[in-house]
Amino acid sequence: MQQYRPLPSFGGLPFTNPEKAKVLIISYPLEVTTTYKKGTKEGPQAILSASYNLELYDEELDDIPAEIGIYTYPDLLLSLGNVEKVLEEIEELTFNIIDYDHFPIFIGGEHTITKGILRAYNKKYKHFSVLHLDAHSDLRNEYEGTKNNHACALREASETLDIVQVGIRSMSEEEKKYVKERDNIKVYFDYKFQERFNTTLIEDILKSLKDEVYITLDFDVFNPAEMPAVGTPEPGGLSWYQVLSLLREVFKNKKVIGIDLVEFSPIPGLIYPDYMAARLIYKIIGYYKKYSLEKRL
Ligand SMILES: [Mn+2]
Repeated sequence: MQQYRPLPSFGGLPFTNPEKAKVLIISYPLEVTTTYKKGTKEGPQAILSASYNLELYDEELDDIPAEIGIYTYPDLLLSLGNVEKVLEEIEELTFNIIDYDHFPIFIGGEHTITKGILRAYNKKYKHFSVLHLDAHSDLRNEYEGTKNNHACALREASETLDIVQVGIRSMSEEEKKYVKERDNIKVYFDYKFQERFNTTLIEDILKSLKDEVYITLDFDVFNPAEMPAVGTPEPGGLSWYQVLSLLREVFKNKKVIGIDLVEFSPIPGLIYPDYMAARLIYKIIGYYKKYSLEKRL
């Protein structure tokens, strides 16, 4: 039997009123359809626990991002088993949480959660792009007999929303064909990204995005030597500083309306990836506070 453990608060910061906080941390530890290494349901707990070790001063930003007010939601107790039912719950919870006054950060869980989150965003916001950072294009119509597999995470969204993918280094022939048929999906393959990673490439990516952007980040977008704690690792991939450079420019130039970070699957006894994931979230909070906050007021 799984033991119930309440979620720690991000950074060990005291729980405050979600109305007073600008940043909201929401955990969706869904794991039903993972196909390779299991464990992504343990992701939020591991990342939040590791966040207790963060230095709250950020040397790059010369700022204390935590002063923005961070509220960590307690465990939202999703149903177990039926993925479609869980997606409905995620859609409803997300819809009730999101607005222009708060910056929501969703922690997975498998990538399937993004499907429910984007249903809610699609209802509330118009005219936004999805920036999808991932090793895999996740555009399959169906996988292992279901449309709710993590390998299909972005397919439903791609039918109505503009998607810009970065870091892709694994895709099926069916997905390649699908992308070719669509004019709303732009793919920056990893091999090309690595060939010409510089500011003009980042400018190209920014040009492909609308003014409002939702980001979905699969931790396997990173090179697995830096981030081994993922369910479906792929060689190659972005470095810590490449991801930060891209995110920094997106926060500087666009209005980011939310982000999810998914597929983190902790490795027992190896603490570094948990801490890296927590640090990444804190960097995102720092960029939001420094570069984006005023765009929402
Ligand atoms: Mn992936």
